[in-house]
Amino acid sequence: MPLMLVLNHLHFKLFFTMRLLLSNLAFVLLLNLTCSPTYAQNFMSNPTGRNTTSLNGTWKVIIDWYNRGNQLKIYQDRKASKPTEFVEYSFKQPMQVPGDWNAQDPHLFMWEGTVWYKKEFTATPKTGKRTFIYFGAANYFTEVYLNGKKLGSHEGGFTPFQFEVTDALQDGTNKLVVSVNSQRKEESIPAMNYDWWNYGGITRDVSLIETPANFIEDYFIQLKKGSQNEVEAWVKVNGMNKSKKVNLSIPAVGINKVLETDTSGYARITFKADLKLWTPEVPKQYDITLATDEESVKEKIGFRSIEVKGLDILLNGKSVFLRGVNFHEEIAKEMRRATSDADARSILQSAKDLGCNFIRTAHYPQSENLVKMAEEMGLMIWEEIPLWQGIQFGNPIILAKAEFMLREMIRRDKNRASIIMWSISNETTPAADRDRVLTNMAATCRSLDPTRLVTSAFNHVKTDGNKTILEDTLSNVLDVVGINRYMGWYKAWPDKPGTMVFESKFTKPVIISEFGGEAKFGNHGTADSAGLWNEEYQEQLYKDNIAMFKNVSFLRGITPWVLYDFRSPTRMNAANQDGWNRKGLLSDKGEKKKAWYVLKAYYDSIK
Ligand code: GCB
Repeated sequence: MPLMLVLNHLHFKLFFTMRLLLSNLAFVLLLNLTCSPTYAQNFMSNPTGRNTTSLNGTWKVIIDWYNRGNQLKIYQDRKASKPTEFVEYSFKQPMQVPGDWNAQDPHLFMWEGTVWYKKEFTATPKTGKRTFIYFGAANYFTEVYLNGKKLGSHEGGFTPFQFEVTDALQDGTNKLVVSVNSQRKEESIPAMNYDWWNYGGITRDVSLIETPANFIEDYFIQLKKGSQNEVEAWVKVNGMNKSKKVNLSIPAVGINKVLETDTSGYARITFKADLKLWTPEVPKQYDITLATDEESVKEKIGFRSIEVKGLDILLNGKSVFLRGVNFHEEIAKEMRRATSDADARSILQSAKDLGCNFIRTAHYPQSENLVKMAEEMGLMIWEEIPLWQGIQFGNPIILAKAEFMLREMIRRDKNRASIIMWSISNETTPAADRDRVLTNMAATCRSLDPTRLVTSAFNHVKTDGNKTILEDTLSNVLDVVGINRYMGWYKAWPDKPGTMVFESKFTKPVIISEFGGEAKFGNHGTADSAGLWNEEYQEQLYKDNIAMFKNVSFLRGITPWVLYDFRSPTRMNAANQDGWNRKGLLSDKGEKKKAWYVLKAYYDSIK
């Protein structure tokens, strides 16, 4: 195992031990104090609302087939000073950032390993200013070097990370070298096996962010839990002079408040405001400004309340049925990660076209741009960390890593009205270790953000003839229970769909977070079991599931699997799959399968 990995694992082990000994708050403080220099720092919120210079575009790469880059000190980007000097590498091959490498070079189509990236940029450091390099995400394990010196590393493929480079930045040309390793590992999240394409690389935006000496690092501005007119806000200033007056204004409703941060840079306030609430139908957002004597940060934020009462999910106090859909962050027709605003818009528009008011951004935090756009477009979100089946719950590192990922997801998206629930996992098997880890994670989730709901997708249920009984006791720690149930596909109907009975041991709203079946667009035949893989079979399966939903008294939403066909190496049926999971309502090219019309009609009928 490379030294860095060992160090990071020790780091996680240390955090895990401390986590057991300390309260959540103390743990967070410890993380803040110790997360450098080897690990990425806490990233600032709302990077696009700041003074940024994009480092997107063409980078140069070296493919490190045998993982020898560290030994060869590729990060130094040495050039031979005389013909006899031996330097056996050079950055030459172009690679677009953001973007996965799999789609950019046929040799890398299936590559799971290390690629070294290089970008040269010019900088003019200014006295009194600070500079950060901010990555939207890189999958999976990243090490970052500036001008030959290591800045640090980050683990996890779907959340941002940053490094301060104020002292490392040179006046003039700077060389940024980044190694990204995408190998699946037993101790990673996700782990060895998952049903999507492991796109490697710097998959999201990279930017330089300039801040003043003391800057607003983080903030939270949302309606207070349970209230529709009281805003709760806190800010956190970073710098030598953390005691600041921070003006919070929402000009459209005449709000101008001053938060005075304490010596740790923190201030909190609550105030009443006459706000038009955010809904999927009218996704109202307000221009917000946070300003100190050194800077101002702007953002659009919507306000809504979200609660559970008995079996109901209440949006702004009214019971809501979640008409959802799942999707991966992928542009299927081009077999690549979705990276741009246009990509995000096209996926979200497909969800809107279906009649959705809700999306499950499976199975990991998708880009911040997509989440922001969903808020603008009026889509509620179930956002999840990539804790997907096959996780080593008995390994002490796992809880620490999962909590890191949870923290990073919540840190990034906690101001989004669109996010109504955080999901801590997908399809886990009941066991003491799992229960301990997920119980801890649910608690962490609530301590980080008490305003949203906590959920998880389970697939362990008891069946008894036509009866399905929800009994995973972990449901006790959730607000909303997600159930993945592939009736008519992995699970044969025991009886007529309309006779199915659902029982739950918990008084909680349930979302059928996955159901569906595969059909290859253009395959036609019968709708019965002789017609597997045909559009007609999938169409009937949707009709049958909809007939079943009518009997689930505690059902408050559905997110079928899945919007588009998607790439997955585990799908090896040569005739129908050939590397594609064909459960899409839309084909990889965006063609509507027959089941699409069934779901659309259902959603229109319950609007
Ligand atoms: C599941 C998983 C999802 C898979 C899907 C399938 O239960 O949560 O990631 O892609 O089933 O198609 O089997």
